[in-house]
Amino acid sequence: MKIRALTLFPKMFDCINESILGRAIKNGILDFDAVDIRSFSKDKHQKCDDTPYGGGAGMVMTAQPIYDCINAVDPNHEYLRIYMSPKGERLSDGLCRELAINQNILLLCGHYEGVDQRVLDLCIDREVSIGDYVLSGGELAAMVVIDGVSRFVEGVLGSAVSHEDESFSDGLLEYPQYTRPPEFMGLKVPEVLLNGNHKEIDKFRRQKSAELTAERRPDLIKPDGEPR
Ligand code: 6GU
Repeated sequence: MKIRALTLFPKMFDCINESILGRAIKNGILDFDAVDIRSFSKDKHQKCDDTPYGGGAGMVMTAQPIYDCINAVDPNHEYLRIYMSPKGERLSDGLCRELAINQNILLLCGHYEGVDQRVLDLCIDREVSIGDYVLSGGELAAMVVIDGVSRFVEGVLGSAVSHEDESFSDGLLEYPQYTRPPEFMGLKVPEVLLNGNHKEIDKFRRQKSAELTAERRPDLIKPDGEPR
C-alpha cells in the first residue's frame, strides 16, 4: 500500500518508522512518504496561510500550495484523497478495514483554523475525524489513521498475529491477557488459563469479553446481549 501524508510538518511523521509500521516499510509492504506542502508554495517567502475572508481568529491555509502538492503527488487521481478534519466521518474499526482495501491513500493534514474550502471541493474524496475533540493539526490524527489502517494490510502484522481476538473484531472488547510468571505481587493468573483445556479457555475468554464490554462499553451491546 502506498501512503502519502501532505503536511507543513513532515518531521512529525518520523515515528512511523518505528515498531510494526517501520518493519512493514523496511519489508516493502508499506510505501510511506511525508510530503512538505510548503515546498509547493509559489509565494516568494513560501507562505502557506493567510487571514480568513469575513474575519475571525487565526489563519487559513491557502489553496495554491495544497492544490499543487496534491497534483504533483497524485496527477492521475490514483489515491483515495482524505482530508483530516474534526468535521469528518469518525474513524472506527469498520472504516479502518474499509480504507485498507485501497491501493493508495493520501492524507491531507490541515493546520491553524483549517484550509481554504475550495481546495477541498476540488481535490478531496473523503474527510475523516478521529473523535469529538479538536487537535491543533491533522498530523497526529493522520498517524492514527495510518496505524489503524495498516494493521489490516496483508503482511503488516506478523503471520502469527491475527485480528480475530482483538477488541472490536467480534464487536466486543478483548479479554485480559497474562504471561509468565504465574504469580506476581500476590496476584495469580486465572487457573483456567494454565490447564491447557482450550474449550474451557475459550469459554472463559468469551465470558470476560462480555463482562468487560457490558461494564465499560454498554453502547456496543444490544438489549438482547448480542454485539451491535
Ligand atoms: Cl482529523 N484533525 C484535527 N485537527 N482535530 C481532530 C481530528 C482531526 N480528529 C479529531 N480531532
